[in-house]
Amino acid sequence: MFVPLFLAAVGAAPSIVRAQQPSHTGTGPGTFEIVGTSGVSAQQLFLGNDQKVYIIDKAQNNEAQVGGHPAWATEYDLTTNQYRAMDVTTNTFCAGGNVLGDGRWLIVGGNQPVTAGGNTTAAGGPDPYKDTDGGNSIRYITPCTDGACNYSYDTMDNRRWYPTLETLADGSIIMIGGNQYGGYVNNQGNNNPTFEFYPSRGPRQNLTILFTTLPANLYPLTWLLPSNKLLIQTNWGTELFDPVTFEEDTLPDVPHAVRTYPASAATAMLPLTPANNYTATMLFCGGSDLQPDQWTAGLDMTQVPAQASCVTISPDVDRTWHDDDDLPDGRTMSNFILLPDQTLFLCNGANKGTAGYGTDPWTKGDSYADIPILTPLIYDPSKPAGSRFTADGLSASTVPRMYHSTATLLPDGSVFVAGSSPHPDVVLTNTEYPTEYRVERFYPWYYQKTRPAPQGLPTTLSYGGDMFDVNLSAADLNEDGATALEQTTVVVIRTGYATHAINFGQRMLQLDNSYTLNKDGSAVLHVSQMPPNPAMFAPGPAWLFVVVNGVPSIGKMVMIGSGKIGTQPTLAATVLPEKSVPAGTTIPSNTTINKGGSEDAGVRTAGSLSGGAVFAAVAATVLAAVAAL
Ligand SMILES: *[C@@H]1O[C@H](CO)[C@@H](O)[C@H](O)[C@H]1NC(C)=O
Ligand SMILES: *[C@@H]1O[C@H](CO)[C@@H](O)[C@H](O)[C@H]1NC(C)=O
Ligand SMILES: *[C@@H]1O[C@H](CO)[C@@H](O)[C@H](O)[C@H]1NC(C)=O
Ligand SMILES: *[C@@H]1O[C@H](CO)[C@@H](O)[C@H](O)[C@H]1NC(C)=O
Ligand SMILES: *[C@@H]1O[C@H](CO)[C@@H](O)[C@H](O)[C@H]1NC(C)=O
Ligand SMILES: *[C@@H]1O[C@H](CO)[C@@H](O)[C@H](O)[C@H]1NC(C)=O
Ligand SMILES: [Cu+2]
Repeated sequence: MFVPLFLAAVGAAPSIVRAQQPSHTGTGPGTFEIVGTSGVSAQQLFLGNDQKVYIIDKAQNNEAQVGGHPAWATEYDLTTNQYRAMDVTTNTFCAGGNVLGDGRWLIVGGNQPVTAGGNTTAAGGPDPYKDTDGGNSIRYITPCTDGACNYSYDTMDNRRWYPTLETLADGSIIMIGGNQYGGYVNNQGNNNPTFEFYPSRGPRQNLTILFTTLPANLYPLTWLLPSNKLLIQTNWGTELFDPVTFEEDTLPDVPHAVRTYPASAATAMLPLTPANNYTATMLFCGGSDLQPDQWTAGLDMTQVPAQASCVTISPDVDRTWHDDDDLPDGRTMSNFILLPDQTLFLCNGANKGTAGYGTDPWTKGDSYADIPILTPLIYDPSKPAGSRFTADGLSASTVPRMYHSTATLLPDGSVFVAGSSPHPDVVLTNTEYPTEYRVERFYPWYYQKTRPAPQGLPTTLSYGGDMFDVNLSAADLNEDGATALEQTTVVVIRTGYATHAINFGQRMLQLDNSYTLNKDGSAVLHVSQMPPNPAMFAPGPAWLFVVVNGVPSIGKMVMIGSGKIGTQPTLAATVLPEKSVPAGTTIPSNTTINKGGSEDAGVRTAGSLSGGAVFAAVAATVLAAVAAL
């Protein structure tokens, strides 16, 4: 019959119309909403595509079942809030993860097989969890939307528990450190003070900083910098590491507090923008002021105050640490999530103690942390010192989330918040801090605003090369023409692989843009490709947002680079056309980008119209004509 055939043809079309507004209503600006259950404790997770979050736990007695045993991975659907239990056969306990340049997510390392209570499975003993050794296991997956994808497997020749993964400029991944058999902190016999690559480039190599920073050197905090060096910060030690020559260049110790696990500061690379010349600045907030011998001295860790200090370093241009605004309260195990309006959302964590759990008499029901922090914060790097943190307009969560909690940005600009399970195995009742399956979403101030609906966004971005044009309607610009265009940014965000208060690979880069304002109030944004330097933002999938007055469009998934692992093609960046407005109208100058939160932001920026340049009619016409070519 004709009609069904026609529909079938439409269904098979390669591209579908994307929703331009959130499909979900939300509970109001600055609020959390419990939306579903994760099935397994969300110790690790990542946003795989616009429909699915992949959740990874350790092997334990979870409610989700697969293949006749408890599951330790699920695929969570963002529309239905239902999960699919997944069989990831090796034990992923405290693995590390990140995304490769070809779009595969890699999950590396973990623990031996365990049985009830988290006890190591004895040879020939009962094995209800049916997990196999995760120590030298590598799993990978290409996310899907049809519920049909599963994990695949590879191996290393050595064991890594709590390794760091960072994607490099060629889209391969460096795997750094960890230890062999786990534990609260590292020690010499257990240490794996080496790095190696995936895909493999030969045997692992020693990394000196991991010999000298015991015991709090698990999950070393690592970022690829635009200089193609890696900043590695672990325990008190800090260095620049060259992933090509393997040279290590020592930087000053981090001040005030240990930031690595189990001190577990909140950390992030601040947005890379044209305004800061794409200079990478890393922010570290909270942690614990503990010396190496204090981790194993039998202290009651739940009484150790979490630190409130924040520090930054921009190692490509300045080798010194700088104090930043303090947190309003000490925090450990909090997560920074980059929002498309270039602020950072901070959630989860505790005011006392550290990551980890154990059987010590002083624990709070196994937990080494206490006093969960429920009130989130926003950090705005563009604000003057002293005013960067705010809780204004933010409501508290009702769900304590401490050890093994996670968060990630979603395409609609909300934040997915999940996890917490400070126990050797699932404990749901009669304990201070139970294993947490509830999934929340947090709705930033812009969530329910009408979103800009840009037309013509690409699906790939190259390193340099031809600019692309994006159409915005007059309504997208709030009928506010050049004033709104001066407040419009195009940002690329990698959401990263969340675990242990780290989102491996998370970063944001603002693309350069100019615009042509049309007479009818619509406009064309002229947008540069990525800067021609893959070390600034490694190849692989990311999310593209057009942000007008701080309000983001629904993020669109884009492939950065070639989509393959290997040297990335780079091209010279094309020069953008000058900004152009219809004859007789004005380009406002000296505006500051609205970072949201304030309903009167439009009013504030309107005050800065004076000083704008009136373009001559002829010049504007010529520029518009050039832009149209
Ligand atoms: C795990 O091992 C410990 C120490 O051997 C033992 O006390 C405990 O009962 C075991 N837990 C379970 C659930 O079997
Ligand atoms: C994926 O795994 C599930 C559960 O383990 C299994 O039922 C399914 O057949 C697998 N799918 C594919 C495409 O292999
Ligand atoms: C790496 O360190 C180990 C342990 O100290 C040492 O035995 C080995 O020789 C080192 N390897 C290299 C290549 O330096
Ligand atoms: C911006 O950074 C580049 C290197 O990435 C450097 O060559 C240039 O001098 C910097 N410009 C400014 C104004 O700092
Ligand atoms: C953008 O606007 C131009 C001019 O109105 C139009 O020709 C073009 O088709 C539009 N592009 C998209 C992708 O909508
Ligand atoms: C913008 O205007 C403010 C206030 O008039 C002034 O202090 C600042 O220097 C100006 N900034 C630029 C980049 O011109
Ligand atoms: Cu852990």
